[in-house]
Amino acid sequence: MPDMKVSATVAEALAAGRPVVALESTLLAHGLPAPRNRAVGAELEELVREHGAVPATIAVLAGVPTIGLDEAGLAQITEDPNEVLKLSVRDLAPAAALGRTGATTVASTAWLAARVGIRVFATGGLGGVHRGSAQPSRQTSRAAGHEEADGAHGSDGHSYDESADLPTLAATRITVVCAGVKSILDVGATLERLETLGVAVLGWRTADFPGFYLPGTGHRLDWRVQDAGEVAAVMAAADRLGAPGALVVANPVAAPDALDRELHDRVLADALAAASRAGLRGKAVTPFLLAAFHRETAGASLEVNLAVVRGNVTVAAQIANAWSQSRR
Ligand code: PSU
Ligand code: MN
Repeated sequence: MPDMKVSATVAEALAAGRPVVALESTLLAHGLPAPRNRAVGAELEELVREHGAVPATIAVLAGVPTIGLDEAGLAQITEDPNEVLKLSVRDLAPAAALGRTGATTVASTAWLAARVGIRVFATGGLGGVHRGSAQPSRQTSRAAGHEEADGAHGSDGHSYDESADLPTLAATRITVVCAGVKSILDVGATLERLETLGVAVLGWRTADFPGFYLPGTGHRLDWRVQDAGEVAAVMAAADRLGAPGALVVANPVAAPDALDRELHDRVLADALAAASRAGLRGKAVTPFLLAAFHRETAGASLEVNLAVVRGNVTVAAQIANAWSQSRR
């Protein structure tokens, strides 16, 4: 195992059983525009502290998986997105061996956090199944006279684009607080995959699966929790049962902070069409769509994105507190 660096503050908190909340860095580096992203990174950490927990922002710095970035580390990750790789779980070993710097996604953040014993993690929205991942794309239809295959799709026309967040959560013991999955994805298909993968989804005071920029999606959840104590109880029960995977706590954005639904639907349709025209594939798709949203809503989606993450960080800190107390 290449060295991992756990900051002294995080290591002490973990050793003492005090509440710790992991934060991911891809949402800062590739989900939010610079230079705002750096201030947001600092603000989210402060929010965790205000709620009595210790923040652990995670990234890979010059090959070293780092749990608990200091100011210089945060600056490095947020300065220039072109200099910062987007690292999923499979990228951790090459990045470590080759000494590269990168931001960690939900998958790799959860995985690293779990390795050092952090039990609670806050993000914006999970990755999931991309729209059209299981449908032959229009562009590959030879019958329609197109000679070139669409670069974003396999030879059978399917993109098979499903975020590594999903299989990683299936095998990682952590509680992730999110506002559902990003609405740029196929939400129904993502929920089906979470079911297949054995990942429980708990609605935070709701039975309607949240829609990231929007409070709900109309997809019903089987489980609803009312407070952090209930989540801690589910975590304890999962441990006793030996459940291998993650718990997802789905926390909707407050209705007044949400994006206007019509604006959302219009921008989404345009952004998806632009991504398809650009022939984007793989890990470039999500940052492209988020950037298109921020641009086309004149920054409104950025404010919603921030409200979403702040809300999730607050709930995660409450859960980390309840978990820590239940262990005493
Ligand atoms: N949530 C946000 N903004 C983001 C992401 C999540 O509010 O930028 C990132 C997460 O790091 C997530 C990743 O793991 O998008 C998913 O990317 P992909 O679809 O390439 O797996
Ligand atoms: Mn992908």
